[in-house]
Amino acid sequence: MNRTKQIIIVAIILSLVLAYVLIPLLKSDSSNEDLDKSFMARFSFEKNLATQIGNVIPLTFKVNNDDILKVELFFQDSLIDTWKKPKGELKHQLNSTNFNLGSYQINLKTTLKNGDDFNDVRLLRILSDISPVPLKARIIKSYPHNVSHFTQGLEFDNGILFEGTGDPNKLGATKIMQTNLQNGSILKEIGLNGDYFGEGITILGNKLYQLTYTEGKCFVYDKNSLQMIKDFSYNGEGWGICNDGKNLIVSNGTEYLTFRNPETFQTTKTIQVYDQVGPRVRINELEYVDGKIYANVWMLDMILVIDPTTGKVLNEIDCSEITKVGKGSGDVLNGIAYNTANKKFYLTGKYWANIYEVEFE
Ligand SMILES: [Ca+2]
Repeated sequence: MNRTKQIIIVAIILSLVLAYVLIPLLKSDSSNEDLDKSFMARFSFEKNLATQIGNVIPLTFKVNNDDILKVELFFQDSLIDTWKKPKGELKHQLNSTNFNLGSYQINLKTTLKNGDDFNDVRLLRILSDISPVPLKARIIKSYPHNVSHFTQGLEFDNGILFEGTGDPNKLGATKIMQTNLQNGSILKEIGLNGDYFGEGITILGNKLYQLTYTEGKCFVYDKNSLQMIKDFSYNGEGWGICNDGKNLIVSNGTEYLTFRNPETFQTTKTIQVYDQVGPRVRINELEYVDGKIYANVWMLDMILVIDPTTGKVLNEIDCSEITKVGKGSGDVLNGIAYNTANKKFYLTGKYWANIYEVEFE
C-alpha cells in the first residue's frame, strides 16, 4: 500500500468517526426538549405529588405561548377543567375529599392551534389522614390443624369451617375441605391436580369460590356437595378472597383490592390499601366482618383492618405472639375466619399444627 492510499483510508475512517459522533449531537440539538416544552402548559411542581385525603391541593400551570388552542386537566380519564386560549399562569383547586386513597394519574393536556398535542402526566398519591390504631391478637383457645395443609383460605359457613389449601410443590395438594373445628377431622373434600395452585376461598349464597395463584382461574363449587359448577378467567395473580354479601373482594399480592360481580366475575370497583405514608402491599388472605376487611399481609405477623369504601387502613393487629406459639416448623401466618354464630375470630398459618380462637385488644 502506498502512502497516498494510506492517507485516503485514514481520512475516510476519521470522517466516519466524526460523523458518528457529530450527527447525533446535531440531531438532539435540533429537537431540544426544552424548546418544545416552551410551547406547552406544564405543571409548575417537580415530579409527583402526595397529599392527605381531604386536602385541597392548589395546582398551578405555566403557559407562555400564543399558539395554544386549549389546555385540559384530567384526573385519570375524567376531564376536570378546561382553559381556552389561555395566557400566563393557570390555577385549579383540586379537592381530594371525595377521592379514594391511592395513586392516580393527573394529566395536563395542551392542544395547539395546528392540532398537535402534548401531555404532562404526573402521579398524585392520596394518603390516609389517620395512623392505623394498633391492636394485639391474644389466644383464647386452640384447636388442631393438619400440618400438611398449606392454608390459603379459611372461612366459616353455618358453623362449618371451610379451608382451601395451595400446592407449592405441584403434588396435587390443592384442596377444598369442610372440616370439624373441634377435632380437625375432614368432613368432605375435593382436590385439583398439580397444574393448579389453590389460593383463597369464600362462600356467597350456595357457591364457594376458589382462586388460583398464577393460573388465572376462579373455580366455583356447590358449597354443600363441593361439586365444581363452573370457572371464571381473570388476568394476573390470585391471592385472597372474601365477600361483603354482594361482591367478591379479591387481592392479588399488591395494594389493590378488586370488587367483582359473583355472577360474571366482572370488576365493579377497585380500591388501594393505603395508610398515612403510602401503599400497603402483599395483601393476602381476607375476611369481611361487620363492614370491614381483615387482611393477612404475606410475610408479616400482622393483620390489617381496612375500610372497604376508601381503602384506608384502620388498624394494625400485631399477631407476633400468635406466630411465636403457633408457627413451629411451619410457614407464615395465613388464614382468618370469623364465625358469625359465636362472633369469634380464628387464625392459623401455612403448615401450622393449630388453629387459634383469638381476641383483638
Ligand atoms: Ca377468610
